[in-house]
Amino acid sequence: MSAAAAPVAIIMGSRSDWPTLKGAADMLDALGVAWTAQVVSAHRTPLRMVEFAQGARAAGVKVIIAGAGGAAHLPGMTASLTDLPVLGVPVESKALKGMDSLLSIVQMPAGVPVATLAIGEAGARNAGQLAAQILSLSDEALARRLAAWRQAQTASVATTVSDD
Ligand code: RP5
Repeated sequence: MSAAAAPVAIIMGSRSDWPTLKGAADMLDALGVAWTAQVVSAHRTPLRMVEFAQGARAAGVKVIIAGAGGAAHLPGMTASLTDLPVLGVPVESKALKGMDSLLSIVQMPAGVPVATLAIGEAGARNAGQLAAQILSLSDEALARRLAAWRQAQTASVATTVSDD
């Protein structure tokens, strides 16, 4: 295993998911956490999904962020193939606005968990933040960066509502 292996792997069902999943990458960048991103489709490239999920731990991955839309089987199938934590991001779909994605990801059977986030960019950003929080359990410098990020967020919330 390479010492430089990225601890967070972002996978998605299609390149069309990247504008959403980029939110996770942006959050990880802000917190100084290395990541990789690739297209791994449960339906179109099932063998790539199996190879990725079964090799992730040996490749140095510690947390997987999996985003998909519609019949979003990627997070659950990935979770069935690894015991690394899988954070599922429902991508907003055209036909059903992501409700299909959400329901496809969230209702996992007991014994095969997927930590499911909100639909869309907020979910992706929170997946990045949550991945960093998981990694911070064994990384004190990252825990300090997370605390500083939260403090800055709190300080940025204005009390007033006027434009001037
Ligand atoms: C899913 O189908 C993907 O995760 C994506 O959200 C959706 C549409 O994919 P494309 O037709 O844009 O490739 O598998």
